[in-house]
Amino acid sequence: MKLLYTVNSPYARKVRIVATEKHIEITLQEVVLADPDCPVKQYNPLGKVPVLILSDGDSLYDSRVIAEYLDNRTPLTSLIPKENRLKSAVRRWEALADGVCDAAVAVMLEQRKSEPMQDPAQIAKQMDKVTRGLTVLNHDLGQNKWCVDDTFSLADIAVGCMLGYVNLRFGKMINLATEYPNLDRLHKKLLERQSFKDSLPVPN
Ligand SMILES: N[C@@H](CCC(=O)N[C@@H](CS)C(=O)NCC(=O)O)C(=O)O
Repeated sequence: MKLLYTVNSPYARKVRIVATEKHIEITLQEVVLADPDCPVKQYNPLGKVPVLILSDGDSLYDSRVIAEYLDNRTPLTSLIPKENRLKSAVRRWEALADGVCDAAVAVMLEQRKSEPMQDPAQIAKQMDKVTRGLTVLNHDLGQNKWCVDDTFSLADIAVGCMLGYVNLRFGKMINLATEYPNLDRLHKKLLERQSFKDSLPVPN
């Protein structure tokens, strides 16, 4: 199996961490999305990473589908509970964490435009989603060790990847330790894991 990814994609990082935590070996192929020869569109018509290419040449996307596929490949270290209510809880944490990433990516893309082309209302709207998402996740985590049912799960991985991305893009604007201390505590705990250490985003 081969994963097409970019180093700073929080969605691709989520999949890389799931594979490591599950001890599933996948070949990593870093891609440059702007490159005209980038292979991603061949496998995902949306042209987005991550994409997992299976041994028969079929491909899987997006990150949620890949994470579930990997989790079901082996019972070792189950990351998505089987019980319906707990499973929905984990998927909801993931949906909100991914949604914060979607908004953060939208802000970053807007801010990379030349100043006259930027739309401040769009930036404010997307930043609002980021801060509302962080506020709810911080509140819901409270003093709990892990996001759902006191057990390490895909919810923690998704939230950790989102926090890494928020730090990467908005580290100067958002102080996790003072504004979202519960999330900051979780993030620090996650960063002790080899899977998180091996997949750190790289400032660019
Ligand atoms: N919902 C998707 C989001 C994937 C996504 O937006 N990936 C970004 C990189 S962080 C991308 O490939 N963007 C390229 C584009 O939108 O053309 C997932 O969970 O995999």
